[in-house]
Amino acid sequence: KETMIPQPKTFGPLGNLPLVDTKAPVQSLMKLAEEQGPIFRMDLPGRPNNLYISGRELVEDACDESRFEKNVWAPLQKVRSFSGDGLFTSWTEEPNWRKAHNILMPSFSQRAMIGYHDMMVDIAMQLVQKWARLNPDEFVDVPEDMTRLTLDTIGLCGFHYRFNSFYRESNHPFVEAMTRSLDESMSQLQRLGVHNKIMVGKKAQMQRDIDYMFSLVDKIVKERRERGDQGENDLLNNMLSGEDSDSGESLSDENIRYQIITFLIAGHETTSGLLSFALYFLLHNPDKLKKAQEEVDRVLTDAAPTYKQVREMKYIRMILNETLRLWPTAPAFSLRAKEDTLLAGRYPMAKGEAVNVLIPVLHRDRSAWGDEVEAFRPERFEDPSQVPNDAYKPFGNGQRACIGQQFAMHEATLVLGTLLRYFDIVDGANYELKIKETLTLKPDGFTMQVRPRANAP
Ligand code: MNH
Repeated sequence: KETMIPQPKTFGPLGNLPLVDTKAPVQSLMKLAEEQGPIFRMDLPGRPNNLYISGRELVEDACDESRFEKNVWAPLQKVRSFSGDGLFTSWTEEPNWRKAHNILMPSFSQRAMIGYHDMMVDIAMQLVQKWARLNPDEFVDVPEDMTRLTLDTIGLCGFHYRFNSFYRESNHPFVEAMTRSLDESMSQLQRLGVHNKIMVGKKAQMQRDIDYMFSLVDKIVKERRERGDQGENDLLNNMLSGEDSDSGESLSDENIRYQIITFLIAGHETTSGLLSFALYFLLHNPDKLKKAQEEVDRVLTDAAPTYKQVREMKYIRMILNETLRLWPTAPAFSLRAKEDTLLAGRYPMAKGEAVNVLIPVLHRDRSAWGDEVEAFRPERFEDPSQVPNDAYKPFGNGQRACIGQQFAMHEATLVLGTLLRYFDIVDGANYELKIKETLTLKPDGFTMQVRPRANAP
């Protein structure tokens, strides 16, 4: 038996478009999900029949990889103009997806983090030193400093390039180009077809930005090829020398370019948002902050954390998991039916039809998380066997899940632990949470103060 799928009110040829705040589409969709329930339909100009799902049962069924696969949906198709068939924006059946997946998996394993650890510490200590030199009345712009940190970390671990963001007042030109291109890609989605065609200036700017990104990355690859491997343990060396275990082939220079741009996009906005939201939640949950400081005081006994100490900071990791529950910084992904099928046994889906998963709503499903879903409780993640994994998808699903999960979690645990070891944090601006949306989520304009701790190492 078929079941009706609800749809909010429409506005003639605009369909449901007026219900979506162009600056905050995810937050609009979260509200709509609350009103419409765990599955609803949206008609947008040029993009009819968008299905959004956010209930545990529906998402669990759509995550069945025998019947559904990753859908490179509209936002990702836009990003493809600069990330091509890189891991994040390729279809699973494109040959370069599996090839790159096979070649890069070992570079992102938990063990591989041992090799990146010292580079992550290098950048984390730059942030500690910056904050240690602030005067007591000065404020830290949290998302800005976290973005400097995560960009510099992926630059160094990825290909030994130093963006040196802590030595710049404004963004590195690469970040400007990347942010502008991402913004423009997302804006194109919101504009009507005709409107897009007349945005000649925006188009030309985007082309210049893409040319600049390609030229910087191509130069890095060319230089590395020319001077050869000097024992750098980074993603670039692994891509240049790695062979696909299935085909014996290695990656082309063009595909390596797309992967590097992918890591820069996927690898820095998300982790920086995670660290920013975590600090926000700690400011608002003093009892959790106290527990976190007790842990870092016990574990971090030296000036810089060791690999093993990062693994020992269990409570910090729980804080990050709980932060990703409430604000998963990559807030949605999309799946499509591989064959005609029934979703959750009752919604007919034709082959190729897609459902978009609203992760922040899934993470607030009361049947999985209990009634107090808004409460920040890292303890939910204390016992891994008690975590409702089918209602927790901050890193996506199955073989197309985030390849950088261990990287992000090692970096974020290291950084958050180290910051709490060195500083007390103070909500001097009485910051009220406001979320900025790009491809990812971040606390907008979040500032706070820091005080060096007397017992720091
Ligand atoms: Mn990441 C895929 C979230 C950090 C590189 N990432 C995904 C997906 C989610 C995601 C969700 C699945 C998208 C989809 O199904 O369309 N990623 C995150 C979050 C963080 C994160 C929440 C940090 C917190 N990601 C990172 C880091 C890197 C990275 C760090 C790289 C250094 N992510 C990727 C790549 C993919 C991906 C590459 C695509 C993997 C694939 O499909 O093979």
